Amino acid sequence: MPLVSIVLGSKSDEAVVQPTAMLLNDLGIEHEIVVASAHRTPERVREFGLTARDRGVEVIIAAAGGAAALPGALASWTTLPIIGVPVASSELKGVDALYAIAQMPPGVPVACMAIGDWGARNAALFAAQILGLKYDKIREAYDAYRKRQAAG
Ligand code: RP5
Repeated sequence: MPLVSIVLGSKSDEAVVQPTAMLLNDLGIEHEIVVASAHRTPERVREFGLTARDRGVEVIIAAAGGAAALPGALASWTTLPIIGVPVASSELKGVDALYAIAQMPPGVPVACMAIGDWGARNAALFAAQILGLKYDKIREAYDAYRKRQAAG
């Protein structure tokens, strides 16, 4: 049963979240990858958002490019924490997605990571921090990751 769901605005975003999936694997966090577009398949976004918690998902990572409405649209259907990753798939190189995700109006928040690879990696680590509040094994795996990082 996946604890983390990585939702992509398009199959074309998949390469960006490979580091996310790898880090989640390293930290022993079960996850899935789903494609659901806020503007092309809004019904799929709705269905996903309404059912995610009942399927056991506890954190959602949403990666999208362009005028990335996906993280906010998901947040309209669920109160699970949403971590947004802006993807540099447009002429604006992800700045459009960064603004769209970071500038959510008050009341329906989403977390916003950095554009592209940095954000993709930090999304996995941020998910681990959230899940570590509840799961000792994940906290220990994340603490060990940070210690290895500090050791260089
Ligand atoms: C967004 O538009 C997706 O998240 C993707 O980053 C971008 C381009 O999508 P495709 O046209 O490649 O499907 O919706």
